Amino acid sequence: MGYETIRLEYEEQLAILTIDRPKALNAFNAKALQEVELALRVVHHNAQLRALIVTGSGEKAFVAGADIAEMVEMTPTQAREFAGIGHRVFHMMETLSIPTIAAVNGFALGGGCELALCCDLIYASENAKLGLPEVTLGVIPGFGGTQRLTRLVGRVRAKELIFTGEMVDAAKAKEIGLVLEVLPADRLMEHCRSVAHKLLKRGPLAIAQAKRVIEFGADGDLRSANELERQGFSMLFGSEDQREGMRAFLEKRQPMFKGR
Ligand code: DAK
Repeated sequence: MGYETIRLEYEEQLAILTIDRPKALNAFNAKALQEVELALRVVHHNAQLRALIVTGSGEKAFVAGADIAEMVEMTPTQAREFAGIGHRVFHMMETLSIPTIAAVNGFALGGGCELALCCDLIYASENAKLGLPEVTLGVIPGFGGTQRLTRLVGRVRAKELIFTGEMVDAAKAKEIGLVLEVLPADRLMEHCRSVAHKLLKRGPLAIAQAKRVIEFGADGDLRSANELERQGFSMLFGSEDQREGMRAFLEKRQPMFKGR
């Protein structure tokens, strides 16, 4: 498929999605959002895939936010359309059944930071800078940043970042729990690949259930969340993977999960 603003590449069961507008620091214009949506559909329907890494093209940026040049003159109708695509994309990213890893290789601002927040795991390069600068443009985060950042780092940290609109460097991002690890820029992708390769070896149905239960459960009360876990746990006993995983342990061999 010929994309203009992104690249979707495969390394066997691992997909790598790169936002590819380096001249605009990979800012999201409507075209890029549409192409990410298409790519996520392709990934969703490819049963072979077991993990996705999301990153930005070049050495400077992950995604420097929504494209300000495109937004500045938007009519309310266009803004509504843009918001519609954006919300669909971010929801799709968050609810993809395979694990997603954000390799934040530079600026992750506004919509870029919100994209990383939709991924399951976030790793950053030493030169990364993350932030939600929307208030400096007279708006607020519009792709879920107020909610996802708050859930991740807590209200007070989120307010500090959102009210000031200031960026944090990678070390600070790690300190506040916004990113998991900080790597030298030339080791970031290698690290993300090695985490992904670990995940490829695990039971895909189990990871999908764990993700679903964690995500739904995090927004609910403990009792309902534990009930969800009980359902997810017991459902997996109807899978070949559960038999395979446990038999492999007893037979002292590596499991061969098939995702069924
Ligand atoms: N949009 C468009 N172009 C951008 C851009 C952006 N967000 N960020 C950078 N660029 C472009 C620059 O204009 C410049 O282009 P040329 O002048 O070379 O043509 C090129 O990328 C290189 O950038 P700089 O020359 O500025 O590079 P520096 O290293 O000096 O600075 C920077 C890097 C990242 C600090 C700076 O570029 C910057 O502050 N960028 C803007 C960051 C930002 O404010 N991002 C937008 C956040 S707001 C919505 C929901 C959500 C959203 C919108 C709508 N709805 C529900 C409707 C999301 C909003 C946002 O993301």
